[in-house]
Amino acid sequence: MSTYENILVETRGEVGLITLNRPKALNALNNATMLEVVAAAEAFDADPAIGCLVLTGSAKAFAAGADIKEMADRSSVDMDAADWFAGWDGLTRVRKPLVAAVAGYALGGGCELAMMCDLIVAADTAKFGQPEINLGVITGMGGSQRLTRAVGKAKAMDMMLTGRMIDAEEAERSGLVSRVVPADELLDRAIDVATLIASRSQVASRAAKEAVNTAFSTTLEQGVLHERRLFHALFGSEDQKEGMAAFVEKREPTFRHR
Ligand code: CO8
Repeated sequence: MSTYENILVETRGEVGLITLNRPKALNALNNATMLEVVAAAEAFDADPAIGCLVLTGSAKAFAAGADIKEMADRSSVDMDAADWFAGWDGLTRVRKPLVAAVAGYALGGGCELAMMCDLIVAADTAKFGQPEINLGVITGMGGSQRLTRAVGKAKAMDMMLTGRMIDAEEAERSGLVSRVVPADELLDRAIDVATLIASRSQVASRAAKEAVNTAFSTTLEQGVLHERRLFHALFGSEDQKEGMAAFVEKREPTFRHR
């Protein structure tokens, strides 16, 4: 396993775990951290022994945003020339499911990073916000788009224009997170979810992820058609034969591609 400076990387069974590890900066997302997270996620994506990824931070902060100190003095030409943070798009190209386990602050780029994941499990201590407006800027890692799709215009405008943080309960009520769990159980519960996902056919989970994500980028008609084509294609997989045979024979399936 490669060594990284800003993250910890380990496996838990079939789950690949990436932990943001810049405690002194509350896991602020600098360029080096971005490169490491994307590289680690790509390595897990390519590893057939891994069926699902979990991305987490510390008890105090999932991530308190993009690294303000690294950006503060740059010009717009610098930011454009470097295409600042475009590298995060690599994370959205990971095809295995990616679970964010969020405790404490998920602010600015931290909230945006959590939203790049496929589902968010939040500790009851989690706080989500887009406080960029307080710095004279706006989201830059897709937050205005993903937040609006997740929570709708009213709440997204409220968060983007006022910089107000929402707690885990409001985040769940708004559809931003899928589950809220006690803080001391966060990692175990997120690993449980990821282990369950990893126990299923990877062929089917790739298709499920692609189908849901298609809903964010196309019309209903095209999305439904795309889903149907994926569904038909799955009938070419051994795992579909095994899954349906196991149901008929009243036994647990043993998926080959997992
Ligand atoms: N960047 C750099 N350093 C940070 C950041 C950050 N985002 N957040 C915290 N830190 C550092 C602090 O500077 C401090 O360091 P030091 O000890 O050297 O002074 C250390 O982490 C601890 O922070 P605090 O002392 O502030 O801890 P508190 O518990 O008092 O407060 C907060 C915690 C409320 C989370 C506070 O740290 C805070 O408000 N942080 C900034 C939150 C924020 O504004 N985030 C948005 C950043 S901008 C952004 O994410 C834009 C994303 C898109 C950019 C894309 C560009 C293309």
